[in-house]
Amino acid sequence: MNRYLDMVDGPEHVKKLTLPQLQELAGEVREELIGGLAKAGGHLGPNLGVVELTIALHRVFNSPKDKFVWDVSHQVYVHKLLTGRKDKFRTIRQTDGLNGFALRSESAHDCYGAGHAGTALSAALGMAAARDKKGTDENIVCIFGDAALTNGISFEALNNIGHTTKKFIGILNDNEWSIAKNVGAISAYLNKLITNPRYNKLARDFENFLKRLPKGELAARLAHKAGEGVKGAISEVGMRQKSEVAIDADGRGGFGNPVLFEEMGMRYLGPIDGHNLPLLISTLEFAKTCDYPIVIHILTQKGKGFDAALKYPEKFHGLGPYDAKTGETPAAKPGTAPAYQDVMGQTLVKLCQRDNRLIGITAAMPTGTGLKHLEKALPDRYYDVGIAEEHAVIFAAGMATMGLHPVVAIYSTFLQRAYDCIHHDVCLQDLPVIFCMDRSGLSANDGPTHHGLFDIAYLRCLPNVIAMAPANEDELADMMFTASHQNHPTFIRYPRGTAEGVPVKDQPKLLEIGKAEVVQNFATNGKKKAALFGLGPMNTIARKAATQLAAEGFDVAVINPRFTKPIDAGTHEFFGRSADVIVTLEDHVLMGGYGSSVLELLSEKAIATPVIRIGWPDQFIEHASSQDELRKKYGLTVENIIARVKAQFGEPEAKVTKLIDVA
Ligand SMILES: Cc1ncc(C[n+]2csc(CCOP(=O)(O)OP(=O)(O)O)c2C)c(N)n1
Repeated sequence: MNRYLDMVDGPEHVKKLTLPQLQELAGEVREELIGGLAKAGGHLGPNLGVVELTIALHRVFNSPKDKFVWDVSHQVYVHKLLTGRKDKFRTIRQTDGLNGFALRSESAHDCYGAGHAGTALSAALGMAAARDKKGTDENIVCIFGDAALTNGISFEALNNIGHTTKKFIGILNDNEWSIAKNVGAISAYLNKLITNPRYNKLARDFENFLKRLPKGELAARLAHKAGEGVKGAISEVGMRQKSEVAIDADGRGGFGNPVLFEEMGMRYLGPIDGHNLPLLISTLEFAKTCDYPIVIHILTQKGKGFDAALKYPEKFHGLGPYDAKTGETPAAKPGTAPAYQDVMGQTLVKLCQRDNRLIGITAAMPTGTGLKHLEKALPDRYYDVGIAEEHAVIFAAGMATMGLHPVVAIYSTFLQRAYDCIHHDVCLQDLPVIFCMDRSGLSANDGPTHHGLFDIAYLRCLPNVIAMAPANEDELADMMFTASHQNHPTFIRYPRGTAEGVPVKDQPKLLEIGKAEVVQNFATNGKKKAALFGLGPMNTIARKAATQLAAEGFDVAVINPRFTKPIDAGTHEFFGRSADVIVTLEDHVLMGGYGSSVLELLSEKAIATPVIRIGWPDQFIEHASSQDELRKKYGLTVENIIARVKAQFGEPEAKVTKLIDVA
C-alpha cells in the first residue's frame, strides 16, 4: 500500500491531508526515521520527538515564505522528509548526500543553517526585525530545545525580543534532555512549570477552549481579538471560566504568574502535549494570529516510537549504525583501540586522584568528551555547566585564580565560541587552565559546522599559550600530565574517534615544553633528503610515507612536532638546514596553521629550503561518509605526500606505483 509519505513532495501536500491521514503520516515518518537511519546512523532520538511538531508546522505555516529556525538543527530530518528531500533521505550524513543539519544551500526550506547550539532565537529575531523593516508579513517560527536555554546567547535574544518585534513565535521543545540529562536552574525551573498544577490547568482550559470552538471560528475570533488590540488573549482563555470579559490578571496579559518568558516581554502558553497533533495545529493557528511575541512550551519525548531510544535517550541522541528492530548497536571488534575521549577521561581521573588542584569541566558533553569517567569516579571534581562554553572558560579562569588547575574539555569547534574568554580571561591573565580539545580535525559525518580545523590558527597568535598535539593516546596522557605542571594556559588538540592503539603507560611522563620528538633521523648517506613533520594523527601518515619514500631511494627523517606553540625552533632549524625539502602535515587548515608557523620560523632564520605544506585548504570542508574519503579528496594522504616530494625532486608523480603495506 502506498504511504502518505510517498505522496508528500512538499508542504503543500501536507496541507491536503486530513487529520487522520496526518496521524498516519506521523507513523510513517517514524518508520522512515528508524529504518532509514539504521545503516549509517544519525540524530534519531531528537527527530522522533518532533514528528508531530514538524507536521503541524508544515500544516499551519507556509514554508519557505514562513521561516522555521531550528536551534542546533539536528532535529530537521522530519522537515527534510516533508520538504522534497525524502528520496535522498537515506543518504543523510554520507558523501554527496543530505547534510545532517539545516543548510541554506541544500533547500529554500532551510532558511538558516546551524550545528552549534543557542543561535536560533537571535537569528529568528534578526529575521523578524528585517521583516518588520521591510513591511512584509512572513511568520518567523523559532524552535529551540530546553537545553538551548542553558546557553547565554538564547538569553541575550530573549532580552531583546519583546521590544524588537510584535510578531515572533517561539516553540520551546522540552524533552528534559540535552545530549545527557539537562542541567542547572533552568532545567529545574522548566520542570516546575511542567509539574505546576496551575499551569497545567490553564493549558487544559486553553485546550478545551480550542476544542469547543466550531471549525473556522478560531481564526475569526482570534483575529478579532488581535484587531481589538486585546493583549490578554491567552489570559482570557485561562480566565474565561470565571468571566467572559478579558481579565488581564497580572497586568501583562500573562497567565497571572510571573513566568520567565512573560517577565521578558513574551506571552507564554503551555505546557502542552507536543505529540497531540490536533492540539499542536490549533495552537499554532492561534499563535499565527497573535500580535505579540509568544512562546509555546511543548512537552515531547526524545525517541518517541522506538523503545530502545526511549530507554537510552543519550545513546540515541546521535549514533552510528543500529538494528532497526532492537536498537542494538554493533559491538566493537576485539582489539579495537580505545577512543581518544575515553583515554582523556580515564587519564583525568588518574591525574585528579593524585593532584587536588585538578577539576574537570564540560559544557554539556560528558560522554563526548569522556568526562563521564570523572563524573562517575570523582563526582565532586566534575562540573557540567550546560551548553555554555563561554561560561565554562570564565568559570575555569575564576577557579584558576584560586589556585586550582581546571581542565576544560570542549570540542575544538565549540571552543571557537569562547574565543574572547580564552583571550581576555585566561591568556591575558596567564592562568593555568588546561583545555582538552576533542574533535580537533574532521567530524566527517557532521560536516563544516563540526570540523575542528581552526584551533591552531586561533590560538597561536595569543601570548602565553602552550599548545600541543599528541601523536597517539599515550602521548595524550603525557601532555595532560605535562599541562597539569604548567602555570600558563595549555591547549591539547586530539582527533575524534579511535586512537592509534599504542599502550598507555601507567605513569605519564613530563614532556619538555616546546620540544619536538625526532622519530627517525636522516641516515646521512647523501641521498635526497626529505624531513616529514607529521603533527598529531598525521604523524602516522608521515611514518607510512617515510617507509615508502625510503624504499624509493630517499633519505627521510620523521619528526613529531608535539608543540604548535612554542614550536621547537632548534629542531625545525636543524632540519631546515639539513633537508632538501621539508614537509609539514597537519589535520588543520593551512592558513595560519602549523605549517605556516614553520614557514615563518624558517624565513626568520633566512633558511630557503622548500616547504611543502599538507593540510586543509582555505574553504569549508563538506560532510562525507568517512574521514578517509575527505582526506583522499583533499590530498592528506600517504600517496599525495609521496607525489609531492617526488615532484619536488623533479620525479614524475606517475612513478608512484604500488604502496608498501605498513602497519
Ligand atoms: C555550542 C554547542 N555546544 C555543544 C553542542 C553539542 N550539542 C548538540 S545537540 C545538544 C543538545 C541539544 O539539546 P536540546 O536543544 O534540548 O535538543 P534535543 O536534542 O533535546 O531535542 C548539544 C549539547 C552544540 N551543538 N553546540
